[in-house]
Parts: sequence; structure tokens; C-alpha cells
Amino acid sequence: MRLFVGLALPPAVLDDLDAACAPFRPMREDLRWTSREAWHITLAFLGEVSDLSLTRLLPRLERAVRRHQSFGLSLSGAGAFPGPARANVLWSGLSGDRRELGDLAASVTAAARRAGAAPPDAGRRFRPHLTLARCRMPADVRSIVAGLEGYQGPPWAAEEIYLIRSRPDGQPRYETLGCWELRPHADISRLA
Ligand code: 2AM
Repeated sequence: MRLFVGLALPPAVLDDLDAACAPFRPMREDLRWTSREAWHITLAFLGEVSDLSLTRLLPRLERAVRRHQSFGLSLSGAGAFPGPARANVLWSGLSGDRRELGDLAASVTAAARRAGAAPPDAGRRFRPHLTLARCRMPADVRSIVAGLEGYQGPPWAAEEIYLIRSRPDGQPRYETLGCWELRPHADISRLA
């Protein structure tokens, strides 16, 4: 089965981003816009994982998550892979505790590797993002990236990770297989 580990976002954060994207969607029907219900932040894409590796993965993810405290994030600006002039992926970026986010992604990746579910692109640099739209043919999204440049979403605290099964042709597309909580942050008021 095809798995990834990610963060969910609170409804208020999704609503705010949805409103920020709304003006751009009707102008660009050439892009395959992702739906609000599917929005998440990927920590590690694991690709195809066997049942045996999944059994090994569950306790390892639990252990990995316990080493991390919750941290603060907000959605911020936009960008594109491989670049805004010829994009395959349009995304919203993240600001806040990006270092903690990167450390958590590294722990999750290491846990997966030890479980025999090494991410196919483990060597690649982690570039945190939320995918807003995909396009098979390279698309010029410079005007959207510029339009969202100043976007700053409401802050939230990342408090748990999810193990998700992804069925590209399935309904529902995403199924939650596990959820583990980060340790509460010592200074909760900092994240409020
Ligand atoms: P994306 O949003 O940038 O497409 C489920 O597919 C999640 O895993 C998506 O968030 C996707 O990121 C991410 N992912 C990372 N690498 C992937 C890959 N090689 N194939 C499919 N999804 C990948």
C-alpha cells in the first residue's frame, strides 16, 4: 500500500487559505486545484510499503514522535516546483518553527528506514509545502505566486502526526492508519 506521514491543519487555517486561493481558481482552470479536504503537509512520502513493514513502522513512529515537542507553524507565501515559470506543482509555504518541522521530518524518515520502508526520495532535501495545484504540462504560475507573496495564514500548533494511506484513484483518496501526539510544548502560551 502507498503511504505517507503528514500533518493536518486546523479548520480555521484551511478556511483562511481557501479564501486566499478563491480569486485565482476561476482564472486558472488549466491547473488541477487540490481540494480543501485533501490539504495536508507531508513529512515523508514512503511510497509502496508491505504489510510487514507497516507492522514494524507503527511502534517506530510512536517512538520517534515522543522525542519531539509540539511547535508553531503558519502558512506563508507561495512557490512552485520546479519553478513558477514552468510549474508542475503550485504550493503554499510555511513559516514559524521550520527547524522543528525539519527535525520531525528527519525522525519520521529515519523511523521508516529502520522499519524497512525507506522513502524513495530520502536523499532529497525536505522542502515543506502544502500543494495547492498540480499541472501535468509545465504551467506559468508567476502571477499566482506573486499574488500570494504576502499571504500569511493564522498560526497554529502542530501537535500530532498522521500515517496516511493514499489511493490515487480511490474514494476516499486518503485513509488515516495511525495518529501519534507530539509531547506538549513546555511553553504552551508561545504557540497560542
Ligand atoms: P505533493 O503534495 O507535493 O504532491 C501524498 O501523495 C503526499 O505525498 C503528497 O502530499 C505528495 O506531495 C507527497 N509526495 C512526496 N513525494 C511523492 C512522490 N514521489 N509521489 C507521490 N507523492 C509524493
